[in-house]
Amino acid sequence: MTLPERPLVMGIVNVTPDSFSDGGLYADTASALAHGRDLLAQGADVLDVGGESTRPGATRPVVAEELDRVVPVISGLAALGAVVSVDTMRAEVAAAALEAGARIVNDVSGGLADPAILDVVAGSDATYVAMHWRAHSDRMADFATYDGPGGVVTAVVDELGERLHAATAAGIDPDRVVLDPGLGFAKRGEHNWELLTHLEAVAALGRPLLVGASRKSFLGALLAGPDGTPRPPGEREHAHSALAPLLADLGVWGLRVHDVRATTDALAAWQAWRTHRSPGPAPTTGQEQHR
Ligand code: PMM
Repeated sequence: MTLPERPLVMGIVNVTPDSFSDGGLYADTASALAHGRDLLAQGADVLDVGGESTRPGATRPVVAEELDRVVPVISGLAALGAVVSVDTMRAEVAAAALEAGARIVNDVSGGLADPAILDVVAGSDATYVAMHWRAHSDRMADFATYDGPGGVVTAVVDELGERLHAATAAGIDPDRVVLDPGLGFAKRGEHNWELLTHLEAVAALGRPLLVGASRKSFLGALLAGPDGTPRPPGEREHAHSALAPLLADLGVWGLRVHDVRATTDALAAWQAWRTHRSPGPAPTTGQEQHR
């Protein structure tokens, strides 16, 4: 897998009634398709279609419900020529999604929730995103402890390394695997910041990285009002846009985002900055020019 010139922007299409920031907005096929088209027009490189909310405390839909939510949206968006990713932990859903035209399987459990998903991906040529995960959303808060040496960074690197090993043992070419530190999944605010600022340790596993920071609660806490009330999800975008160029500088493969326009704008400014900085003569300051 060759790294893109700038991180790919993966626009989120949550076909769910209960996701934390956009739950219910695109819960039917028609509105999800319209949203996907909007995100493509805003410059999304990939559309990540999911039918199961993973917000803290969420309960799972049954398989048939998840299939009903995602399959028509995936086939509709794939028919438009979009690169579609399916956000699922279930082998059966991954198989149906690939059949419907998805090219990426984004498994937030990294194969832990339903190990058969690894065989499904192995039998395809899809890219596999393995995210760091410890438990389903109704219980994940109980698993947000990282007391070992090296704390959360070492634990995530070790546990993601195991998932990479499981994926390749199932027959998935390592070149097709992307890793994700799983911000917000069995992690408290300080864990997310620790991971974000030490991503090079995760990158040392030798695989490209996907990062999903968009609208997550650690940004809500960062931007909390004077009384400690977290900033609502829809008002966390500026903080996320400020992170995008930093993550781009680290060479991440992709950013999973709600507001595609905000992220592509931030990355356009980052790219222009880099283009104008290099190659070129040694920089001069305004003061020197006027001497
Ligand atoms: N976060 C969510 C869902 N899917 N997939 C990956 N690979 N990485 C993430 O960080 C991630 C994900 C939860 O966010 P949402 O409810 O806004 O979709």
